[in-house]
Amino acid sequence: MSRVTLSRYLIEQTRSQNTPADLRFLIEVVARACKEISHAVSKGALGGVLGSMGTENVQGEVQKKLDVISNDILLEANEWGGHLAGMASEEMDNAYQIPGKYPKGAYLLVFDPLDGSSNIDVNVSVGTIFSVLRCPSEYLSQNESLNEQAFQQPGTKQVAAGYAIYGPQTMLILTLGNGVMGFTLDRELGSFVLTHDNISVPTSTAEFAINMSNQRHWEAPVKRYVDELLAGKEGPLGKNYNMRWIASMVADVHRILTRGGLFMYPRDDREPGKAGKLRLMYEANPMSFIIEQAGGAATDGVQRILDIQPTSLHQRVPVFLGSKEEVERVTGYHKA
Ligand code: AHM
Ligand code: MG
Repeated sequence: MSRVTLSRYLIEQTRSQNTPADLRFLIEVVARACKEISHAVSKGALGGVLGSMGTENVQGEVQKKLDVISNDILLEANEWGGHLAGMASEEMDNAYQIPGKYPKGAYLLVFDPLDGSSNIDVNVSVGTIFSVLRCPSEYLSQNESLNEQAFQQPGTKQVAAGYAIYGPQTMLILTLGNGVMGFTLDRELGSFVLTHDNISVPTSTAEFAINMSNQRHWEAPVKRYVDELLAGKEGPLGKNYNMRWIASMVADVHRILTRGGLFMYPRDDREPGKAGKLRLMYEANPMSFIIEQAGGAATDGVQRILDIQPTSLHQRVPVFLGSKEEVERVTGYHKA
C-alpha cells in the first residue's frame, strides 16, 4: 500500500469533502513553514538559535530567539500566496496586514509560532499551533486594512486547526472538521506522511496534567477536584490517578490525543486581571477544535471553549480539555 502524504490526503479531502483548493494550499504552506521551524529547532546551539532576544511580546513575556525566528518563518511563507486576508500571532501586538504588493485571499491565519518556548533551551518538545478562520466579507476589499475585529470569531467558526510538534519525531496534527489526522515528517523524503488515522481520545482516563505549583492560587472547584484526584483509590473518585506536566501545551495535548488524559490551566489569583495563562485564539481554540474532533471535550470550567465570543485578540481563558468524563466532572464542580 503506497504511503499517503499530506498533499495526497488534502487532495482526497477536496474530492470527498469539497475542501477548497485555496484552503488546501494554505495548509501545505503552513506545513512547509513548520518543516523549516523544525529544522531551526533541531539545530539548537549549533545554529545559534537558543537563548533570549532581550525583548518582550505584547503579553509581557520574554521572547526567545526561536519565538521570533518561527514567527518570521510563518509570516514570510504565508504572506505572498494570495490565500490570506491577514494573520495574527501570539508574538505580535496587532494583526499582520498582507503587504499591498500581494493579492489577498479569503482566510485568516492565527498562530502561536513556538508554543512551550520555555522548554527550548532544555531540549524538551515544543510546537507550532495554528487556527484558520474565514475573513468576514467586509474586510475582503483590497484597500481595506484589517483590524482585530475580523479575527474575533468564536472557535466554532474555525475551518481548520492543527499543530506541529517538534519532539523525537516532528509530527503535524490536523483537523479540517472531519476527524483528526496525524502525519509524521519523513526527513529523507521531506514529506509529512499519514501515520495516525482518525485519532480518538479515550472517554475515561486516570492521568491529569496541571502545574501544581499554582495550587494555592486556584479557585475552590479546581482545588476540590485536584484534592479528589490526589486522594486516589481511598478518595471519592475511587481510583488512583497519575500526573504529568511538560509545560509545553502541544506536548501535553499530544499525549492526551495518544492515550487520553486531562489538561488543566485554570484561572488563578496571581494576576486577577488575567483569566488564566493560555490564549483563546492561539492556543485554546485550535486545541479545543482538535480535541472535540477526536471525541474529547474542552471547557473554560463553565462553557464550551469553542462557543466563547472573543472580545480581544490576545484574550486569555481557563482551559480544561481532554477525556470527556473528567472534563465533564471538573466542569460540573464549577457549576455546583
Ligand atoms: P508560551 O506560548 O509562551 O510558551 O506559553 C504557553 C505554555 C504552554 O505551552 C504550557 O502549557 C504553559 O505555558 C506552561 O505554563 P507554566 O510555565 O506556568 O507551567
Ligand atoms: Mg503558547
